[in-house]
Amino acid sequence: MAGESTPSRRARRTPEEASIDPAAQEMLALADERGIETAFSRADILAPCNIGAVGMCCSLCAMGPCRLTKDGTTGVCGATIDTIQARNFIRSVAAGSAAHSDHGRDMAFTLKAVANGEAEGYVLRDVAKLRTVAARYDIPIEGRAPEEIANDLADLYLSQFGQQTGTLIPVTQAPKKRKKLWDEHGVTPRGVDREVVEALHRTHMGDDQEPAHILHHAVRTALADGWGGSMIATDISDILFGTPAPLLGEANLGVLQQSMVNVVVHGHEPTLSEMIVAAARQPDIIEYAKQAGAEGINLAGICCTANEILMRQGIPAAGNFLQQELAILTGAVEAMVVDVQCIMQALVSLAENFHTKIITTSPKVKIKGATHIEFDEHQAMTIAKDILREAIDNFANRGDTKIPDYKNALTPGFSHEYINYMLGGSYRSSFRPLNDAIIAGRVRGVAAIVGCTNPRVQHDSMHSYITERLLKEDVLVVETGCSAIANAKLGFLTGDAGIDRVGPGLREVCETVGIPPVLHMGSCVDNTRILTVLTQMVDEGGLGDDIDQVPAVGLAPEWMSEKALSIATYCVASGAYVIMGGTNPVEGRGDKVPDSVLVADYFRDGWGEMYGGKLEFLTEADEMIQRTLDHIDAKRAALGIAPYDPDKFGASGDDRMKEVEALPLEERREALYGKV
Ligand code: BF8
Repeated sequence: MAGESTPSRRARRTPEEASIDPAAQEMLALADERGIETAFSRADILAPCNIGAVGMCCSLCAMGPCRLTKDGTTGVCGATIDTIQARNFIRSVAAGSAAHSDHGRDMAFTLKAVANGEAEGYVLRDVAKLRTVAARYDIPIEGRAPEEIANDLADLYLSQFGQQTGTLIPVTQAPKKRKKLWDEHGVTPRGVDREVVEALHRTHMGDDQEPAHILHHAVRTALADGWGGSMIATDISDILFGTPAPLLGEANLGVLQQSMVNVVVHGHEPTLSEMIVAAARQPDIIEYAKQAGAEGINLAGICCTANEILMRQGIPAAGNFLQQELAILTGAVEAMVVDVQCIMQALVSLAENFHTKIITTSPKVKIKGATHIEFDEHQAMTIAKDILREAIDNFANRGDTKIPDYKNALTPGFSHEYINYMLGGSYRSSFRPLNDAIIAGRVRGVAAIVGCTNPRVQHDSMHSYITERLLKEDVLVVETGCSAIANAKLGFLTGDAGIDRVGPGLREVCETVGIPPVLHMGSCVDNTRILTVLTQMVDEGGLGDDIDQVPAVGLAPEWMSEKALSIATYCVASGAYVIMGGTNPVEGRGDKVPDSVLVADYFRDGWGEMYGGKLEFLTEADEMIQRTLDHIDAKRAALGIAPYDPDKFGASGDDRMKEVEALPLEERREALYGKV
């Protein structure tokens, strides 16, 4: 049967070696028992190409592919390894920037349709944010209906994609000094599509061949993502579906329910998933599910769709990227509904072993063998109901099931607006308390731990190990994407992560403000929320006048997607130190031409000099942690603020916190946050 594994002489990892998550381990053991392949077993069987993995292969024209494995060799055209690595890198950045930004474009089309009453089932849920964002861009708001404002904002956003000259409007939100720096270096993004197209043009055979010059445009292409397409996507999602605020959620495969029709929503754009959530709450659909013999419909998310509906609707997350196949292995999923990005083709062949229907919905994404029900925001509710009826009809076909009994509570929804409010209250919403806590040394610094999971790395292990260690060092952690789900499963996102698991100063701050030590800030496009937080910290004062002076580090320890490279690049250009784990796509050093620019060095030294941020690829978690702490301490010293002293703070209120930790979950949540 399709999906069954082929014998291999390569060593296979045990479930415990493949993942630290007990739910994943249970499903991997089941897969082994039944001889069914997963990404984990395929990664064991299929060794990564040792030439391509380190950037020593050029496949841009039909004179190759050229493999530069010997010192001093070049491609047939004469391209050096540095040129090839820079070209491969910028192509990945362009793909990542395109993916995020096209998501933003679709959101803008939906906003336009909603503004004109042409999008069935949608409303403008956060009119306050609509007015704030519109006013920021000089769109008149006084005396105008929300729909009129939304129409103008949608037009403005849509114009950003095809804009040819000038500056992308979200860039105006960056710190003043940073904008000037980008202008001076000529990397201020002009139009989203223009930067992506130019990246592809420059890397066509016979074009840009100076590595630093190619990487210079990689920065502009990535900035068009972070301070362009992604920021647009986040703002519109909040306007249409609500700006996230803390609520109670759950994560891991144990959220699937035996008695319900389980529909897993997987992908990225909230346009579809929000409407499925709304449709699943309609009485006719609930009744239809009951007639099919189920108690109702249970929705769960995978990947960034999970984050989107978790932080706004409290819909549970079934897991992160590497759990998409594992959810189907439970035998309890009637339908997996996918839209765009991070969807494995293997889902279809895997699902042939079960009754699960894979339903593709995006006009941009089809998978051979999947059921395609195309989504169109103009008839969103009708289509969402059709999809759910398809899932309900499939309930009768369910066979044996095995749902792992593992799930953990979490409190997601820390939008930058909410953090601002939470720190300062209704009248004094402000980042002042966070800045003061850093200046005093209660909080040593901030780490953004983000990004994917990758079957070449023990699933979730790097995310959790690094988070655990940094929390003990009084580093506040903010998270997005699959990393947030990894740590949610470990219980770090509940606010009561354990009195012994968090450093004393950070714990004091978290308990005083009522925030978890790890803040879930959303999906991968929402990394822009982190940029906004850093900008607001700079604006608040006391931590320098630009992002590169803030004691903060970004880490993507289990990265795998091209979007991660785009995110890393725009964060570096914004002034951040970024550490990526696992594969280093510019590691290969076959070329010893004396004047060559080694790309990896350029990521650190060249970008370091220009932007104050740098990019490094490291494999050891302990080294990542040490460099994070060294960087944070160096930034503290450069600011002239108190050196970090682990013994200076803590101990206040410990007895009360121990009492709170002993309470049942619901009461504990209320004791920590009040009624959310
Ligand atoms: O955009 S973290 S595996 S799901 S790419 Fe994909 Fe990576 Fe997960 Fe979301 Ni982001």
